[in-house]
Amino acid sequence: MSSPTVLKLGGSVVTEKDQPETVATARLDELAAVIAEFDGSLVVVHGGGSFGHHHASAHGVSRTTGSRDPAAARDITNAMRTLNDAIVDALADAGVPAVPVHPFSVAARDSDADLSLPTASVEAMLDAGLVPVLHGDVVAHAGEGVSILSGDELVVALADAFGAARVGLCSAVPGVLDGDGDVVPRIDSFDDVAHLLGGSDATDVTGGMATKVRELLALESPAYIFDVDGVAPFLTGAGPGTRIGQSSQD
Ligand code: IP8
Repeated sequence: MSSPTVLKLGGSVVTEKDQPETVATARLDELAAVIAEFDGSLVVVHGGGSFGHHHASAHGVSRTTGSRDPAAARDITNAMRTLNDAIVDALADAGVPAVPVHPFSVAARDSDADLSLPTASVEAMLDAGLVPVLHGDVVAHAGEGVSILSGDELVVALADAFGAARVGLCSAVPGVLDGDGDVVPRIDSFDDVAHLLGGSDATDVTGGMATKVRELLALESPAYIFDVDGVAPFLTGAGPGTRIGQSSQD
């Protein structure tokens, strides 16, 4: 299998974050048209936006705090499936061979909160020329019931498993911003930018920028954080936004 590109569409990009369960239809259609131009092996991951996070907070569930209420698991995963349907449909309408993948059915978290994500099915989909579309979800969590599985965790797990060629995170902001609001073009060490990210990410359990940077720095693959305008350049091989780590590559 050739190394895939992993692209995450942030929840604030594909949904209207302030309106519960509302897809950002026009933005999604534009993104789908851009993604349809990509010629290569691609995995798409998307976040929760106004679908997952609203239910997660109503049930008091986070990455670290679980729930044993089956209604919590159903409400969150079903909302995410609804969003995933909309994204897969938009991609399919644009001509992308997109197929849905629902992580709750296969992933698990152990009592140390470490994630296990079997990837044989995603690999087989890629080999078949399909574009798997995974989403942030709930995950069965040893000792906790179910907890939240963020899209960023999926990106890291997939990039590690497949030795991703490149990793792109499309977020609401054009990259990691410095104190003047300008994009930091490159980050090679967390310590260099800790002051911009609030220092330690110990309290940053919901997938904020500090967690993203720390996790992307640990990857073997070159990674980029950019906004909607960066998707086309990223998919055509340019380096939009902030590049994270891997100074020895391209
Ligand atoms: O938006 C969270 O994924 P994220 C998904 O990538 C849920 O943090 C279910 C809230």
